Amino acid sequence: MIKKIGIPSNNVLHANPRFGTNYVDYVQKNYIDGLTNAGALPVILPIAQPELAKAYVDIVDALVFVGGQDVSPEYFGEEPHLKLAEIDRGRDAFEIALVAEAIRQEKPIFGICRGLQIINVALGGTLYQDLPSQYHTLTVKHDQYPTKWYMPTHHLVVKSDSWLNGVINENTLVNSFHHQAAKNLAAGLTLDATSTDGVVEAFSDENRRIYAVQWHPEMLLMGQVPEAQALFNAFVGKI
Ligand SMILES: [Mn+2]
Repeated sequence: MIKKIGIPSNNVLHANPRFGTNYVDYVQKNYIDGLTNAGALPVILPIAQPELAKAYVDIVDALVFVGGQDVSPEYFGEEPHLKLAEIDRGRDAFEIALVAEAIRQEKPIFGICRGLQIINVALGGTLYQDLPSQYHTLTVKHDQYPTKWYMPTHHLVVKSDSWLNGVINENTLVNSFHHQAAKNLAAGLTLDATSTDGVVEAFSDENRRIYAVQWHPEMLLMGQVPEAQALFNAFVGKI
């Protein structure tokens, strides 16, 4: 049976002349490609009431949480930092409910970029709301703009017994487009990789089949980076 993987959508919160309306839900095609190339069936889950999380999780075998807005600090007990970027409380609440429900149903989850952050927050962890001003030993450029999304730019330091071993190696370069980052990891999560300045770049929990990376493998699919597809394959292999 082909594995069905739910991808909670992002949305356009602002009026957009292309669509003539607000609140358009979307998922970038690269995430779809990464999953279909791995032999899975992606299913987009439009943002809805958190109460629908159970019904959504019922119809999929796993979930992939993708990139987007900053996470609202209300969900980890802080007031908004002066440099907090755009948030979407509705998306946060929906995804937090999906994380909890997926764990309850013992279905694997994979977080990418914001996906890593929302999983950490959903499980009780915290974030740097504005990495450049709040992480005092920052020495690596984690928002590589204006460099293209599919260009890998910074190295990783991978822990020896991580699921990432055999998928990526110490020479692997990743791309980096994140304003926020995990600060305190939630209980039960294991740190898998950092950047060379110590910022959390990957964590997991093999018991609950939780996996997350801070970079964007879906964009690296366009950049001739073979480890990018290997990462999707490795997650699908966990289902
Ligand atoms: Mn980074």
